[in-house]
Amino acid sequence: APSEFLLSGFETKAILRDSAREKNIFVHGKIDDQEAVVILEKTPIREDSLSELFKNSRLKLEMRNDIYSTFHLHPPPQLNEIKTTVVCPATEKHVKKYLLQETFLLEETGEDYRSITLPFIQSQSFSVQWVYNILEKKAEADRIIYEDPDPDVGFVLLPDFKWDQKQHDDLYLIAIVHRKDIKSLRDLTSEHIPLLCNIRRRGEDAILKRYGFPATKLRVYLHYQPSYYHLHVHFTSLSYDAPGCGVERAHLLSDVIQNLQNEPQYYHTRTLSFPLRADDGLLSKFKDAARL
Ligand code: M7G
Repeated sequence: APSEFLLSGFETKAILRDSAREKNIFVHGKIDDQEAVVILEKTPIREDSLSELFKNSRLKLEMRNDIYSTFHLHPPPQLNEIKTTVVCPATEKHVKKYLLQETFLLEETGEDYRSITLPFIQSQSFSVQWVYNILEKKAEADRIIYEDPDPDVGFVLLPDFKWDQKQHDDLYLIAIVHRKDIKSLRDLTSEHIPLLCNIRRRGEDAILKRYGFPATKLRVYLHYQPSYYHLHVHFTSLSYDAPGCGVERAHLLSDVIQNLQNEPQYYHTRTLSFPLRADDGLLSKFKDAARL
């Protein structure tokens, strides 16, 4: 089916989560007999759209009392979009990722990583095909805002799919490294300092050039555990509380660089804490190993 009508036959199976405050909803269902997750999200009202919004919208009065009135405003279609993300075919793991769940904090030693986590992620983790598609220009090539093609310290910088690039309030980009042998923070040693410094400096420069957005307004960090085990760095607006980016999961890039400068094997040896969801298979592996 043409992508315009992708959702017309959508059959809803379950609401995975929704939030009135975040104005989004995560729906599990089927598209043409394939499992799918659809995420709908209302985006912020842009300041530069206000004059058009005021001029071209229809107002329907709801109530009036003294100096107070409330309305339903019907904006013109181009100002009434809902940002939509579709994962199809979705795996069981995608469905779980978006389901609201109780979480538990785990402490993983270097040894735990090698004996429990690594074998688990080698058998279980999400495909990184979408990452290779970006690196090989098979997808999103026109969205790349900066690339350093060097095989050792190079990377691609592009908007995260959580960001529609329409306003800076929720600015969100990711830098994906060209090297394919670094799964996560755990694999980093002092050998990678030039790569990390390069990402920080050139990433910040590129964001300043493209969006006029200064480094002092950026939060630059890695996730541990990530969802996708191919090294990438998040660049978000400091004023944006990105979903899934709690203190327990985010490691600031500048801290990572300094830790490696002080101790080359820092991330091989340190105990790292991170949250896991109740239904995460890794949690049961830690339980089986009596590490929880
Ligand atoms: P993560 O720390 O591995 O996992 O970050 P998280 O999603 O649990 O935070 C991966 C980042 O890549 C997230 O910020 C995703 O929104 C983003 N992302 C995921 N996919 C599948 C895509 C994609 O296909 N295109 C783009 N541009 N970004 C993606």
